[in-house]
Amino acid sequence: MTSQSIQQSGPVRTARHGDVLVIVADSPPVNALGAAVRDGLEAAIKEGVADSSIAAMVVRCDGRTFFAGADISEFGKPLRGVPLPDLVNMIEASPTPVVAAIHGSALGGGCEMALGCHYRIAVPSAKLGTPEVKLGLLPGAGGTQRLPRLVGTGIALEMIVLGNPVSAQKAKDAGLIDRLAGENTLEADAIAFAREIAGKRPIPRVRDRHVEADAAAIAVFRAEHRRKLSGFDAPEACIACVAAAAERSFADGLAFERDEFMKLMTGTQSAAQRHIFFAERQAAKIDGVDPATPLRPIAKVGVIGAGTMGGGIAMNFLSAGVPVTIVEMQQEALERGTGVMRRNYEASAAKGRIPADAPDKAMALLTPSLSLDALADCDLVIEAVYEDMSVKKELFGKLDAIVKPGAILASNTSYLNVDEIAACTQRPQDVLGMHFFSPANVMKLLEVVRGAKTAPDVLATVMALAKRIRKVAVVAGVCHGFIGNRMLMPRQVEANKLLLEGATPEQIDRVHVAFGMPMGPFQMADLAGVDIGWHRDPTRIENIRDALAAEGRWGQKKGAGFYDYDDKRRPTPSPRVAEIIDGFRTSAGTKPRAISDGEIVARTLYTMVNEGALILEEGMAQRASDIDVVWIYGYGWPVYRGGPMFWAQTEGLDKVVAGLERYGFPVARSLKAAAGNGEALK
Ligand code: 3H9
Repeated sequence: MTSQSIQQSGPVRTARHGDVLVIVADSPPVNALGAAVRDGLEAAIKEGVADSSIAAMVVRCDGRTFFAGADISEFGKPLRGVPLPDLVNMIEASPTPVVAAIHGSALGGGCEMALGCHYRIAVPSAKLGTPEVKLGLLPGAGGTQRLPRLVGTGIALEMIVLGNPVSAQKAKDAGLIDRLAGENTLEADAIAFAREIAGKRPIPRVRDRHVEADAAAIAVFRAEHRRKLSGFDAPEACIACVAAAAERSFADGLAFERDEFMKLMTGTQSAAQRHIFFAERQAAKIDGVDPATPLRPIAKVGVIGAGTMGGGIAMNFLSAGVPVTIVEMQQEALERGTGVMRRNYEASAAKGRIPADAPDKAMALLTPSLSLDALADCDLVIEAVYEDMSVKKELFGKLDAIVKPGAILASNTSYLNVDEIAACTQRPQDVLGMHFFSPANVMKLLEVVRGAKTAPDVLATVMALAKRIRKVAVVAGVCHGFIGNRMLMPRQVEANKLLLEGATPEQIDRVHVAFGMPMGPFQMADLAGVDIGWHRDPTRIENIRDALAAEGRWGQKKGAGFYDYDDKRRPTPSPRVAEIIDGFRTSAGTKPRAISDGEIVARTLYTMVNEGALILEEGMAQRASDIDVVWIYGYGWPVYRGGPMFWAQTEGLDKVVAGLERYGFPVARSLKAAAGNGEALK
């Protein structure tokens, strides 16, 4: 049956297909449920209810997805239009049945909208989820009360507390959707479904369902995910709401959900997590480069070095279906490296993280070689060899002569001057840094280092490529350590000084872990290797680290570093390390004093903020939020603190400045100015 009279109200239109009213939202890019969409939907539902010739309604979206949630950019602003929870309740109360027709992702408020509808149909590629917890929130439009009633406590916990979406098939199996549509026939299938159910009474409403209390499932879930969720406020609130769905009436449950939602919404954690949501997307934008810049095609990638770093880098591309040629100098190293890659893939497949055939598929795209000449036809070559300027310069000179014109040459250096490396080629415009973080196949961060001569299209190509390999990329300028490692330096220097003045490694690490970091500076040193960057002369002992390295206390791998380790790698404070530290104090004539946790915060964390401000002043980061993205995705800064620059804001910039001054640090001009004006660092 063809449609008649199309009505348009802002981003929502209605079209009649006989006795079925199809309501279509069109609000690019993701059909977020902003005020205009909500008002349009309310008007459309009213239109359908008021019309006695309409027997059923279908709600669907144009564009790439069903509603991807509430409009996050509206949060914290005065409410306009009909509130989302009221809209969902109104749809559910409709005396005319409503079918949600889902494609793309029904997320957050979008999923809650679908739960308010009486029936749900989705294309097989659709996903449904409630990811609010990742924004420090909970589903606040009835989702915590309806989802458990529909799918049971277990699946509801997984979806609401972990925030992971489910596939349409899993949703069907769980009873979250009623039917799968054809991939390309959603509207027609939804209309046919609507006609089928139009006369059925009573109309099924999720609010009328009952879910049994399941304290055991909740206890198991809590125990299983304790570590992952610790420090976050939202997961506990989510769990409490899911429990309330079984323990309270629907109306009471909704009121409880509302209270919990508002507490989270007005808290710092959600503000931080929402900041990171937008910061991550902002980071992809390159200052001064037209977003329409044509990109260079990258069909084949070369990686030099099959060590831990090179292998990890190569895996990113293989996993994304991009062929890689990997080059090593010795056959044995090449075989060892590719063997590790295969084993990593197989371990992931064994854990069910990737399909069983994925390891073979990925490895089939890999060409191992002992010759740089094999890189001639690559579109991008990434060097991941020993961190030594002369080695890199020589290599780039050679590569320049081998690799085809127009190909991009990248260095994975973590500190060295990319301009100096580029100057060894005839194509400095095609050279940049791609600084991956270890393990490179796991860590999400990629610092893309823009050299003085890097061409805009080269930068744009690599930033787009980063998205293809599922990295979060941030543009950095050429300076020692770029953004992340440069900010790590003051932290490290101060942590070492604090040891001499009276703190212990345990105290400093404890302060960092309590702050929410995955580990403190000395735990990190032990994990990475105390010998990293060591001059390897056991007779030259200039600092505590040299002393540890000289004694073979190289960290976890040796069972001893700043801590002693048992055979399960469990750390205990080391009497020997205490002795070494004491020795340094004595020879420096330092009398140890009690160091407060506050002093540790000021000297190891405020100093990072100060360095961040200098990085911004020098234009080495495009924006303060990029620095936050680096620390969240590269170093495990707790996302609920929003990254160092956001955190400094919540701490109070004047407090940060006062702390820095108290301990004698020269404060960055921009930081002082922002604190003085009550402004944010941008
Ligand atoms: C919620 O629903 C609360 C309710 O329970 C209760 C309310 C009372 N709002 O990610 P992309 C923008 S909380 C506003 O690059 P993709 C995004 O900033 C919400 N804007 O695309 C970007 O803008 P720009 C729960 C949003 O294809 C552009 O859209 N929902 C929203 O890679 C493209 O985004 C979520 O948490 C939004 N909700 O991925 C889902 N979503 O171009 C959040 C996106 O200016 N969204 N934008 O940089 C996503 O996970 C992904 O965007 C999605 C598409 C998977 C949908």
